[in-house]
Formats: sequence, structure tokens, C-alpha cells
Amino acid sequence: MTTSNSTVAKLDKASQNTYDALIVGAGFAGMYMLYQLRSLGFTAKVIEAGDGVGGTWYWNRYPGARCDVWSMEYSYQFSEELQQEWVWSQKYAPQPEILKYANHVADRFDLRKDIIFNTKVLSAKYIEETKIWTIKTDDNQVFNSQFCIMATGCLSTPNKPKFKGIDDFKGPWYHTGQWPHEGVDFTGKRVGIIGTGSSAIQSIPVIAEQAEQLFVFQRTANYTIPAHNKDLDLDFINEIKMDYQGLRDRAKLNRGGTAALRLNEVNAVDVSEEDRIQQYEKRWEEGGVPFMGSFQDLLLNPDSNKTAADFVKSKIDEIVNDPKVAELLKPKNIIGCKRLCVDTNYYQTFNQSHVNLIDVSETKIDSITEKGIKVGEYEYEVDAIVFATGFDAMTGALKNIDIIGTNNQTLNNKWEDGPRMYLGLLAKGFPNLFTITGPGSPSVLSNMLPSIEQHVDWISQCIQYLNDNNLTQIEPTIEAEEEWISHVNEVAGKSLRSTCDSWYVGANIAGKPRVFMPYIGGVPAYREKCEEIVSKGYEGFNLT
Ligand code: NA7
Repeated sequence: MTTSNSTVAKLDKASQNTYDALIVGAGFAGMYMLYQLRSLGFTAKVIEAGDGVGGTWYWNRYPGARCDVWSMEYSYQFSEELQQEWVWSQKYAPQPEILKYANHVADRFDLRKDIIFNTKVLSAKYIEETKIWTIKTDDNQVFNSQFCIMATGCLSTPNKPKFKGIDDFKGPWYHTGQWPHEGVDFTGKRVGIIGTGSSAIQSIPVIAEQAEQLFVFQRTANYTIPAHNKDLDLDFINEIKMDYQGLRDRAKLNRGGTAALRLNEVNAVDVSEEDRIQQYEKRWEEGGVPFMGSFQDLLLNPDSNKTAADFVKSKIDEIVNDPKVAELLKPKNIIGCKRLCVDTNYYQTFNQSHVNLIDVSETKIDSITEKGIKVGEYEYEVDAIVFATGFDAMTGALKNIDIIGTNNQTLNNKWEDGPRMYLGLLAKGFPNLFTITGPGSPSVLSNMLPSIEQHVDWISQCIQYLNDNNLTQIEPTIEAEEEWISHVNEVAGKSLRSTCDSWYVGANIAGKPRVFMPYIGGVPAYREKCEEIVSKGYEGFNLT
């Protein structure tokens, strides 16, 4: 396709910084979006704040960082050659290997020439007269494009709680989501780590190997299942590669978009205690998130959920020597409400005499002082502090860009009471502004890589359709958007997942409206809906 007679009638592409599409972010979403648009003959640039590709995996370099989805599934499937040639070393890939993969993809498909690094997008404004997005960056560049695609990630805006006195601390402090590229040596140091979510649970055992003293400040205990990570042997890899498509197809039929997450279609309450324990033991031994697939009603029935929660608590008792510490480590929430963590030696780490668990659930962290962390009247002296305090999930990155749509409405204003999008792809009042894995799509409740690919494929197909049919603009109708939001809320309401304070509902950020943001209806239902809409000529959208 040539773009000479494309729909971008008003877009003078001869002028500088003018493209069919501008993509924000060079993580897995932005890279594949660029690849697809280029393949279709559109002109596109990616603007990226970091100095390299990889997004989440570029920034999250904390010790022990690794994916909690099987590597063989946490990878692109758009290129058979790529998936055949790349060899993952472990069941769950460590962050450096995932970053290496992202760099390999960038090189293999010559993506870098269309990525502008070290540049932050500050604003994006839709000019209604010309139907063009004008994008401004922190180095005063201005870009124009017909389409603006947000590939800004779901967990990319670090949450740094505003602790009193943080500037007084004399030592270094780090956020797990913005870890120094050169790494940090904690040898001989007294380290304080705040938070016990996934990032902390992965990093605590590794930091404990170096630190002289480690103080873990826990506000809410979390459930974690051992990863039982291991090296992948070539026979296993080759077996999968002989029918990679088969694995990918099975994954698409799974609610979480991963073939690894096999759901046992039986209710926990319908089997005997003995059978239940046997199932949990088996899943514990297999390791990881598939534990939640032990029974189909774990997130629907509190009684069933309790059986799984009690099983994990019994494991904590088995592993942790000090009964008081074991008690503190036992979560009070239901299991799977906050994202289930996956660890290597997390509970075991608390058996080491230099690792101290400090409960800050009742007596909160009061302040950061010159010398350390003050809880109530007690000051814990440390040489370095690690904030493993998470992210402003799903909406944080978009909120940080001043996005202005039709009638001068800002996205922040539209989202005052929570994100409002149709399918997590587009929002009424913001024509031609796509979001990859946006709120209202399975996103963080699914295997991100295939979900990214599904969105990118949908968006590319849509842009191609507009172009082929001499259409310039796509925007959801308010009715379709509202109907989808009600559906997202309705299915969320049926799940126990929406019942606790988690980042899924924005509860970790003060003042953030409480809305269950991802779509919990499952990948197959979601994919079907997206396909059906297209087959009905983009039902629910106004195409002009
Ligand atoms: P999470 O899962 O949001 O965890 C953040 C942790 O930080 C959590 O334990 C919080 O306790 C704790 N936290 C946050 N603020 C405070 C204050 N003020 N005082 C004490 N403790 C605090 O983020 P992660 O980075 O671990 O993981 C995010 C996702 O990334 C993860 O689910 C994976 O998908 C990858 P709280 O629970 O709020 O009481």
C-alpha cells in the first residue's frame, strides 16, 4: 500500500515530524505496533522516555526480577522465525534475558531507526478541524499524526509514597521500578525494604544474600507460591517448537491467555478434603500462578477460597521456623484477590537471623529520618532503603500526559471517576487515540504478550480498514462505551477479586477512584467480542 492516496488527506507528510501514526512507548506493545504499521506501509515513529527498548523490562532491574508467566509463552508469536530461533534458558525468564530478547527483536526487525529515545511525551491534543493529533515532547519537539497510539504500559508509573522526611535520609534509596542500570551492591549494608508485593517478594531473597541486615516493612502480607524455576532442556523446547502454534492456540482458549494455566473444572467445595489437599499439593509442586487453577470456584466462592488460603498458610507454618514470624507472614485477605506472587525461597528467607520482619499494619511507618525508617517511636537505622511500593497501575502513565480530545475535554477530566473506554481500546471524545491493553481489556489479568499482540493486530487492521475505505476517524459511541463499562463492572462484581484493596481497583494510590480496571471476563470472551465488532463493520463505533 502506498500512503500517497491514504486517508491522511489533511496531513502534510512532507512537513517535518508528521506521520500516519505516533506511538508512545517502546516496550513490547510499542515495538510490535511499529512493526505492524510499517509492514502495512504506514509511516510511524515511536517516542520513548528511556534510552533503550523493553518498557517494563527496561526499568524494572531490581535483584531477582523475573516474569511470572512461562517464558515459552511470554514471547511474541507474530513471527514464526523469531519464535523458532529464540531459545529461553529458564521456565521463568529473568529480567536481563527478557530485556535481551526485546533488544534482539528491535535489531532483528530494524525497529530502532523509527524510535526516538530519551524523549518524554508531555501532551497530545486532537485538532478537530484537521483531525490530527499534535504531540509535544519534553525537548520541545512537536509531532503531528492522524493516529496516536498509547503503548505506555500498565505498570510503568512508580508509586513513591510521600513519606515525611524522605529528603533527610543520608543514604541512597531506590524504587524497584526504576532500578539503577549499573546495579546496586548491598554487601555489608543494613537495608530497609518497604513493601511486600511481587517486586519485594522477588527481591528480598536476593538482597538478603548480600545485606548484613535486612529489615522488611510489611503492611499487608501477600500470598506467594514457589516458582520452582528451572533451566529448560532442549528436548522440552524443541517439543514445543514442533507445534508452537498448538500451544498458542490452546492459550487463546484459556481465560488468562496462557496454556500453562490449566483450570481444573471442579469446585473446591465439591470434593473431599483429601482430594482437595492432593490437588493443592500437586499445584504447589508445579509452582507459580497455575495454583489458582486448582479449582474453578476459588475466586467465586469464599468457602472454596478459604481452603486454598488455609493450604498456603499451612505451608508457611511448615517453612518458617519462628511461629511469630510465620503468623505475621500469613495473609488475611482471600487468596488471589491481590495479584498472586511467585517466589524463589521467599518464606525460607525469614529463617535467616539477619532478616527481620517488621509489621507496619497497625503502627504505620511514621517517617524517614536521617538514619533510617521510623515506625511509631522506634527508629530502624539503615544504610539504604528500597521502595518496593508498586505502581499507579493501568491509568498512571496516561494521566501523566496531558491528553486533550474533542471539545477541549481532557482525558483526566473524563476519567475523574475512573477510566472510561470501549474495550480498553478507544474512548469517546478521543478519536483515533488507541490504547494498547488499556483499562477495560484483559491486560494485567492475562498473559501480556499475546494480549498486546491481539490489540496491535486489531488496531492495525482498523487503521488499514479506515484507509481502504477513505475514512479519517474512528470513535466509539457513548452507548457502546457505557454498555461495555457496565459489562466490565458486572463481571468484576461476580469475582472475589474485586473485594479487597488492590492496585486492580486503584486502592494503592490515595484519591484514586475505586474501579476494577481490567476486564475479568476472560481472554476468549474478549477476543470474540473484538472480532464480532469488526465482522459487524465496527459496531459501536462512529467511522467518519
Ligand atoms: P504492589 O503489588 O503494589 O506492592 C506494593 C507493596 O508496597 C505492598 O506490599 C504495599 O502494601 C506496600 N506499600 C505501599 N505503600 C506503602 C506504605 N506507605 N507503607 C508501607 N507499605 C506500603 O507492587 P509490586 O511492584 O510489588 O508489584 C506490582 C506488579 O508488578 C505485580 O503485581 C506484578 O504484576 C508485577 P499494601 O498491600 O498496600 O498494604
